[in-house]
Amino acid sequence: MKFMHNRFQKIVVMGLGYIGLPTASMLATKGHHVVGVDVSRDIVDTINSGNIHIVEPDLDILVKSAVNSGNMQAMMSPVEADTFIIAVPTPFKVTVGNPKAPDVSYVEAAAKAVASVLRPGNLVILESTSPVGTTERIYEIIVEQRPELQGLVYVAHCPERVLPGHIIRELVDNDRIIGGIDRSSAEKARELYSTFCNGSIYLSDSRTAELAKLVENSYRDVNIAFANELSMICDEQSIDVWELIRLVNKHPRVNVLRPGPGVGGHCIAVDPWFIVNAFPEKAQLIRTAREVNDAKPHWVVDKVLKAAFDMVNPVITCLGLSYKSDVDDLRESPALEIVTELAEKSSATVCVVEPHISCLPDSLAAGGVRLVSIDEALAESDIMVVLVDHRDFRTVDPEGLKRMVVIDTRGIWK
Ligand code: SAJ
Repeated sequence: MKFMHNRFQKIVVMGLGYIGLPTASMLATKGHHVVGVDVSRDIVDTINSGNIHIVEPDLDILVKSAVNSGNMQAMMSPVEADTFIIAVPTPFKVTVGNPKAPDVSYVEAAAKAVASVLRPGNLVILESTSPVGTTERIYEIIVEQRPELQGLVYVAHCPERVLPGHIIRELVDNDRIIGGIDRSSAEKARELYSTFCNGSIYLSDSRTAELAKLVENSYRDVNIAFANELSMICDEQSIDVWELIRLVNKHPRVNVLRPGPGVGGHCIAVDPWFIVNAFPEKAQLIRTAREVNDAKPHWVVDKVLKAAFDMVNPVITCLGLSYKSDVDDLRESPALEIVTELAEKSSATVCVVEPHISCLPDSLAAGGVRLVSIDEALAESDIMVVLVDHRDFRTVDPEGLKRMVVIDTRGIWK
């Protein structure tokens, strides 16, 4: 009986977004009793009815099974439990003079809410990508609010590492880093993750774990910036960047990533700034990579405007609006930025094909942008701009593209 008690815990997951919801439902399907907490009444109701509010392959099946088993329910505030997982957003703070400073207010608010129901021996885990020192700050918040819990609660950081579009598989298969405010916190968190994680679990301190997560995403950002810079150099020389990359990657120690219209999503376009913000003098390369990737959408817009310059009332169609292939997520999407800028700067008719959304964001609709099907786009467009490499676009018959100008930022029709 003791074993059963230790293995299956009562767990509260704070935040039911792209990380919290998959984690909560995974834990529930492994036998834990999970309460998912979100500030949105709509999200809570949707989940309690066994449905989901985000697009992610197989998440619907997992949530339905978690809710139907009776092991998971959603609520608007935390209840007493053994373990609390914080998976809330860490966006930028709106500040004059430093627009890229991290906003940890959602994490702090979640920590305060959790502190009010904590008991001695409880474990609090931060999953949100956070600036160095945030996990220690959570412990401070708990002790400020509940001084009697000093030295009696465990606090650890276990940064999420899952790739949107493959979250369910990666949640189980990826290796994890767990950094505790002390060794026993890290060890206690490992007990929980080992109930659903097949990957290796590496223990460290909380500050190293926080920086490790930021470094992973910065590493990818720097490498994508390299590819994006190459694409602009090649364009000036009329060299096919895709051919170039294919060839250089034949070298045994070279692996150039893929250029695109810019870097989006709530992770890679955001997290490197947390390092730059904390180390403004030292983080030169990380800052430059961010600037290169942030400049790429404007370069694409210029290219499209140049192509449209001589045309009379052209129809410009952008393929894709999400930040990457086969997801519906528009956060920090370079495609969204490009379409917005085109609608503002060009007198052309601007259309979008985006199979993962049913209506355009209000800002685009108000700007006269039209959401069309791929068949309408092939029939009506003068300029076709590939912004996202969705599966549906890869199978377009090249014959249908012959009469139009094609600007393919993703190289899908090579
Ligand atoms: N991109 C390129 N070229 C490439 C690869 C990506 O232009 O060769 C672009 C994508 O189109 C997209 C952006 O970069 O706009 C980011 O996409 P991604 O697929 O590289 O990564 P994310 O943001 O979906 O997820 C990342 C992952 N981090 C790393 O791969 C190091 C994931 O493992 C993290 O869990 C996630 O960030 C997160 O939540 O932090």
